[in-house]
Amino acid sequence: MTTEAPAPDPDLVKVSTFISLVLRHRPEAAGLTLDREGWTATDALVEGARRAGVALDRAVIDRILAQPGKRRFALSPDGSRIRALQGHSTDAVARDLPAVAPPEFLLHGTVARFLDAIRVEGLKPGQRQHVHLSSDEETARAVGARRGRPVVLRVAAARMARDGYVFHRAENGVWLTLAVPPAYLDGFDPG
Ligand code: HQG
Repeated sequence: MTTEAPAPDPDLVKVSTFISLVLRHRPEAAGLTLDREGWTATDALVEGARRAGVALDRAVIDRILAQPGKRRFALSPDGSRIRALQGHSTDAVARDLPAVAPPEFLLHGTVARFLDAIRVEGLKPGQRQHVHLSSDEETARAVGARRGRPVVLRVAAARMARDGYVFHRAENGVWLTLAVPPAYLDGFDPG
């Protein structure tokens, strides 16, 4: 018996990546439409995935939702609908998340090659609707490490909020804001 969390199942990661694609970015890839809050019918997702050649059923969805790590998706209480909680780029979705007062500082994980641009422009959402921030360093490092050696930037979030910038927190703990001007950033030292 071990207390360590099990590693994510690689087959489930593949299906989960497909679900991320359709529930965040390209619902049309599975013939789906999403409402403003990101919801779509769970049965439609299952059917659409099958048409796209991805083996998906309710049991697989339940196993993905039970995977360790970040909770990317959620089912409605009766299970009939499913959505991604954050990370959308599709214009169909505009979640009505409440404004939340952020902690003094939030963190953003990135890589050194973006720093010159970030110093000048601040953090921009890129293809997504929001800049993604986290309250813990481990998460920020993991986000940056997707692209190389991670660099963690510190965002003066409470100061931003005092200056009128709005923050949201998705149900899985990811902090969201539209952009972070350079004046609120520090921690540019890689390493
Ligand atoms: C960078 C994953 C140049 C930014 C993660 C990032 C996260 C700039 C990249 C979620 C810039 C955008 C989001 C500027 C920002 N000039 N580069 N002015 N401003 N950047 O993937 O934050 O696994 O859209 O640093 O865990 O990396 O998919 O954002 O490197 O929560 O659930 O431009 O995606 O979640 O990349 O990641 P992304 P992100 P999932």
